[in-house]
Amino acid sequence: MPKGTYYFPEHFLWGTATAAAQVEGRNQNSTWYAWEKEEGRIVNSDSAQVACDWWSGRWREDFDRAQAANQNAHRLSIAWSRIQPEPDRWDEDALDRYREMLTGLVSRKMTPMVTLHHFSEPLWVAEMGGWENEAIPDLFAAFVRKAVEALMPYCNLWVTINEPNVFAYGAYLEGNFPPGKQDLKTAVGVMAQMVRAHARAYHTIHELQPESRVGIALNVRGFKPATWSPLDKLAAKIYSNLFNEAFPKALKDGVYQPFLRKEQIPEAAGTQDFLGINYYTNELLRFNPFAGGGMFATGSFPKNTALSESGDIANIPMGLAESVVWGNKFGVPMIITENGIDDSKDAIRPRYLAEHLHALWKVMNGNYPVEGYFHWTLVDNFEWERGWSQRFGLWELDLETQARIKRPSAELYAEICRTNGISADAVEKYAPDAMPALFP
Ligand code: IFM
Repeated sequence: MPKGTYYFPEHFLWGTATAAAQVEGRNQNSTWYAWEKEEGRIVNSDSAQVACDWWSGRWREDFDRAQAANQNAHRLSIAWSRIQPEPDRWDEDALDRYREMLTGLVSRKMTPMVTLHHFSEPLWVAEMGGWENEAIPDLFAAFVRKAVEALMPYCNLWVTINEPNVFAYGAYLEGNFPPGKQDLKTAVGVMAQMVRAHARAYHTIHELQPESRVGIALNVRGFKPATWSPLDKLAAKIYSNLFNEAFPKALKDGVYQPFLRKEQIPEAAGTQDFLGINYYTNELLRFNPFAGGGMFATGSFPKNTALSESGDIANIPMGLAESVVWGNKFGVPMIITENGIDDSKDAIRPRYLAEHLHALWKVMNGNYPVEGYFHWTLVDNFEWERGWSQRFGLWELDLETQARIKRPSAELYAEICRTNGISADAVEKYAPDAMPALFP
């Protein structure tokens, strides 16, 4: 096959994604601040108290890195707990700090995408019952109004809620995110609250900024039956419905329908201008009534699939393409808002990156509308209950010194962003093990 380049469309967004609680550090008002102090909550008792030190200004050097690496966009989140540290107090200094970050992106010719809720809230919200409180859509909408009013001169691309499915699962079913509950019914109810909160936020943002584009970032995981068994097939169907389907469907038609429940949320109908897809891996499911935690299946990965360092992510590039085909049914353009792998040695990431982008390129040739790709993540960050044990960065972070060390994947991604495509030369140089699949 001749050596060539798989080109992406003009104006394609190329960036990385980050989240406030994972990179900023020094925030005593967030739910995760209290959570990490509780015994046994975080692997190795790791802490996010300094993280990547963005709150002291290191975002500047990281944005410089991203810019020098040819990225033309960046997705970050802002912390509700900083902007509204108490129910009746807005922190204008925090808003100024975010203004600076966004102008920092704009001046580096990088399009900002801002996430308004990424897994953490102010402590006072948690004390009032968090996402189980009926008032949460109103509380969230008030925060969104304040934040968007302040930041809309610099941004018109908004993600209301990051991974509502993962959040509801982690915080209310598995119990490894605050508030640590373990109840399926509550988790499903929290998702309904998040649909309402998203809808309120969507209408608020459009009222303030009619030209804005607003969506969610959904974690999309392709669930497949592990065997021919009808029970495995049923398990995969139910998981797909609960985890992938229920939320974006409610934003399309205003009907929230997780498995046997059906709720009308009419204000949510037609409230997504794009669908953000966070894709990491697919999974095989085997029916298991004793799985625990209110669930009824156990997961695994296909045999002979390369796994990430932790074993949590399998390299299944086709799954990204399948997510796009699946996502197209919601009738709005898509943006890959996250994709990446934990790999401190950068042993598999170059191949994972090249193969996933190739799968994306292929599916886009079938006219599936995808507008951008944000790699997770720029610099190693605090991975929630997994602390610093998982390293997703294009740059390694030395926690002791705050030094950033470039991984080869950062070079590969810089080449992809520079050429707006995947060239054989770049793959040969940085991900030779992807050559047979990409340039046979
Ligand atoms: O770090 C997380 C992020 O906050 C949400 N999506 C998955 C990432 C990797 O675990």
